[in-house]
Parts: sequence; C-alpha cells; structure tokens
Amino acid sequence: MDGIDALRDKYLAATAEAADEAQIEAVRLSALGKKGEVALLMRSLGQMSPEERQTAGPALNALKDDLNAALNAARVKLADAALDARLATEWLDVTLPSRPARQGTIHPVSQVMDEITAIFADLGFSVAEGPQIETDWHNFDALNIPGHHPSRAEMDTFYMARAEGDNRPPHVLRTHTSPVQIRHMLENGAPCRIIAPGRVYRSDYDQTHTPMFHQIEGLAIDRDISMANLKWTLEEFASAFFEVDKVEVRFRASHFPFTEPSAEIDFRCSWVDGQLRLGEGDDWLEAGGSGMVHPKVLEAAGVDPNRWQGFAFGLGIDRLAMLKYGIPDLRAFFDSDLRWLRNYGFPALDVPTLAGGISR
Ligand code: 2U9
Repeated sequence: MDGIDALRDKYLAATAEAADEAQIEAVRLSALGKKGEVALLMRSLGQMSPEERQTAGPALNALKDDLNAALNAARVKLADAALDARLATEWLDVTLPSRPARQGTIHPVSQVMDEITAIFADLGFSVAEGPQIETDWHNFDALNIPGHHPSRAEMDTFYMARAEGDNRPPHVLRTHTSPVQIRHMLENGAPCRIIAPGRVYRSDYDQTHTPMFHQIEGLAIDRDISMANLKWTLEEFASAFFEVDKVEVRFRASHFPFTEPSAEIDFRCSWVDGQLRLGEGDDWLEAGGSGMVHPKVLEAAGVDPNRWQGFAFGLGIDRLAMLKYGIPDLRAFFDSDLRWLRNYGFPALDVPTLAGGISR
C-alpha cells in the first residue's frame, strides 16, 4: 500500500511539473505505458495470494484512475493556457470598415449600345440578334453581294477554316450585322421595325480600325416607308443621343450593294477648340450609311418587293462612343486595362466608394 501511495505522489508531482504536451505524454508512458511502473505492478497481481490481491487490485485500479484524471486535467489546463495566450495577443477590431470591394464597371461601348437601343425603342424599334459566325449566303449573297463582287474583298473578311476535302463555301465572321435583318425577315416577314446591334469583324487594324468593332443597323419595312422617314428617324436619334434640341441630317449620294438609292449620313456639327458640338455650325460629321433596301435583298429575305419597301441604315457604335465621351484612340477601347479611361472622365467609371472612406 505504501508503495502505491508513493507511486501516486511521484506521478502526480511529475504531472504537475509537466510543461507541455510531450512531457505529459512522457509521464503517462512511464506510469501507465505497457512497461510503465503501474502496469508492471498490475502484472504482479498474478503472483499474489488471493487476500493480498483483494486489497492490492482495487488500490492499483484507483491509482490508475487517479493518474489518468490528473493527466487529462493537465492537458486541459495546457490547452486553456494556450488559448488564453492567443486571446491576449490576437484580436480583431470588429469596428473597422470593410475593405472596398473591387467593383466592375460597364464598358463605355456597352453603355453607348444601351443608350442607342433605348432611343430606338422609344421610336418603336425592337432589338434583333443573330450569330456572329455566319454563312457566306446570309453575310453576302442575300445582301446582293455576289461571289465575284469587289466588296467581298474590300470587307477584309475572316473566313473559318474547313476540314480537308470539305469544299462547301466557308463560314465567315460576320462583317456587318445585316445578316441579322435577313434572318429576321425570313422568319417574321414584313412589316418590321428592328435594330441589330452587335459585334462585327474585319481584318483591319490602325488608329481608326480594330478587327472587332460594334455596329448598330436599323431596318423599317412597310407599305410606303420612304427616305423622308429615314431622315426624320436619324434626326430624332442624333438629337436624343447627343442631348441637343435638334441635329440636322444631311444625305450624301453613295453606293452600297444592299440599298438603292444609297446615302452617307452626316450630322451638322462644329468644332470649337477641339470640342465637338452637335447640331450647330457649318461642319458635317460622317456618322454612317443608309438607303432604301434593294429589291433583290427583300426578295432574298422572302419579302415581296412589289408589296413592301423600307429603309436601312448602319452606324458605328465605337466612333459614336468616342465622340460622345471624347476618347481619341479606338484601340484603347479593347485594351484589357480600362483605368486610363477615367482620365477622360467617363462617368460610368466613377464608381462609388465608402462614405468618407478609402478611395482607389
Ligand atoms: C439589310 C439591308 C440593308 C445597312 C446599311 C450601311 C449603309 C453602312 C456602315 C456604317 C458605319 C458600316 O460600321 S460602319 O462602318 N454601314 O454604311 N449599312 S446601309 O443596310 C442594310 C442592312 C440590312 C437587310
């Protein structure tokens, strides 16, 4: 018995002195491990007389329980102390403002596309869309641009590759959004009032040309639509887009395979100290092209040219965005880094920051 009490004292003292998890484990092994002192005593129970065993057995079990309890308590104490130490050094100021979220901003071209779409919606035009990879029939033939026509070459078309031995005409990246109107007429017939905004592609790259750019085309087909309706529509559009009372439109005779007659669209403007002013002055801003839809185009699109007629026009969205927001180089629109656009005060890029807080 004395021996058991002495072991208890010895290991309780060692447990109390253990300073970390490893030392606690070392105490446990030397007392309760397979070859530990308590385990050896347990094994000696076999050689004892039944009377001795009756007292030594329960005393040894009690010793084991006491040591296990003391070791567990020491572990918990250590963990609590570690947590206290962390709580004393690591802390969180929950009153700090959050970091400003990096916010996306609408691209100037997308914004202008939305503005233009809204203006034409007010004039009764709905939006039509179509594929950017087109058949050469929808992109060219249906628009009265036959295979030998020079404007196929002029348009610097991107042709999709065909598999070896596949001699069908290649698909193309659409060079204008006109095939959208062809598809719309084939599906819905006449009358119609639609605009087709979207991406178009031509193999061209300099200060005023990018291989991908944006167009908006309009089409109005009815029984007696005329160039006068076209002029009024364009004047309404220009004054709404440039936010001035009235912008006069001038037509200049032109030629496109898909319209007859055809006209270039100019808006009256002036340049004062390098600033563009719409609707006043003696200058003319070239804005796009237009005309009455060619009878052959109506026919290709399944619309009877003896019953229906209408106008079509095309405007370059990127240039309109540059003019409205004073951006000098078209190529910069399609760089991935738009931070510089803030230099030009593009309003959609002025994202809100935290009140009185950190600005980027
Ligand atoms: C159909 C019939 C006719 C659309 C037209 C133009 C003239 C034109 C240019 C403007 C600037 C292209 O982006 S740009 O370089 N477009 O000059 N577009 S008439 O004529 C159509 C369209 C569809 C069915």
